[in-house]
Amino acid sequence: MQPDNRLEEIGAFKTLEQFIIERQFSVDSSTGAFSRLLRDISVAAKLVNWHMRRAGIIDVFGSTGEINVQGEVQAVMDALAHKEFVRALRRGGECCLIGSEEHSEAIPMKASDSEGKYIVLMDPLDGSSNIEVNVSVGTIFSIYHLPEDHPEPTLESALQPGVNQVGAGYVLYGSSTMLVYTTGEGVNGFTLDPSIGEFLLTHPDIRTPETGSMYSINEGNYESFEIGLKKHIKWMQQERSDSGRPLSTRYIGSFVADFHRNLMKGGLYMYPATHKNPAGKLRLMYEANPLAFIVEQAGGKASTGIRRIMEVEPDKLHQRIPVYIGSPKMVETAEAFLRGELDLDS
Ligand code: P6P
Repeated sequence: MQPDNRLEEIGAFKTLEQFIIERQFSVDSSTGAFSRLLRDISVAAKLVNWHMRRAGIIDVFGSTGEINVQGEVQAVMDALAHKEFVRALRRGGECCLIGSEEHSEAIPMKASDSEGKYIVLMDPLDGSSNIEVNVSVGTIFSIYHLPEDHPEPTLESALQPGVNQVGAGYVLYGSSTMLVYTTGEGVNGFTLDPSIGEFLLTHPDIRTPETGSMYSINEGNYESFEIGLKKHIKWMQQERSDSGRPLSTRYIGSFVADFHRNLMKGGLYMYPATHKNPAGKLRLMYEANPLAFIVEQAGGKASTGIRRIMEVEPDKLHQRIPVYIGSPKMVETAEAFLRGELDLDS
């Protein structure tokens, strides 16, 4: 009987655990604590994936009836995802403080015997309103060291600029479930093989294209965009085949899904200030900063429209920020239009 060569093929892939062990001395050269933290995050990701894949069958749609700190109706899956990540990080003992979109205050991990020295800020399930219509959603996480000048795990120790991140990543629950992360040494993507319950290294050393043919924005907010952005959008829609225009709009209302497609194929995601969200809609600490770390490590850019996102000094855990993120040349063009340096005849 022929051996099942699928198993042979699967065996050819490096698992996330093997990859983490190989790389563990890049972040935490002494104890392997960072490796164990990443393992804890991957365990929670597998559990959330398990819930997600059953969502169509059991009643995990709908809302809990709670209103979360953002004033948004909390989806059942938001609460489940939050619970799984908090439980995995508390059990793992490497994390001393969690900041979550689903919780108004930072959550200290008071595990008696833990010497956890990592802070994890996260959106346990971004875009959850898409779940019941089967659109991909994601988890986003950002990792910091507990600062030496703030040895107590409090909110102040979490409010660090994005340039201080020691790790960042996302989990995309899509046609397959992927975990993509960076520790500052490039970006690597792992695809979950449910038949063996392992994340396999399927996308080593991800690099994003210099430019792309897609842009992502909710044009329903057009009236509230500043003039430079309105001109930029019209410029992208002009029929100039010699300069690859018009571009295509791809916007599915799920940041992680839009971001991942643009990362892989080239593109620009924009969520600017609007009348409804004057500071932008996305949160600096656990959405913009982690994906900014990833995109920069893949050769891309992430801007508030005026400055580098990762240099913004935070003052609140849930603060929002305008986001222009993706292929470097596309972000630079957006910034130039916003500065008034480019116009429709450019
Ligand atoms: P709008 C989901 O709520 C989210 O935070 C992102 O995932 C998504 O890109 C954006 O908001 C969608 O917002 O205002 O276009 O519906």
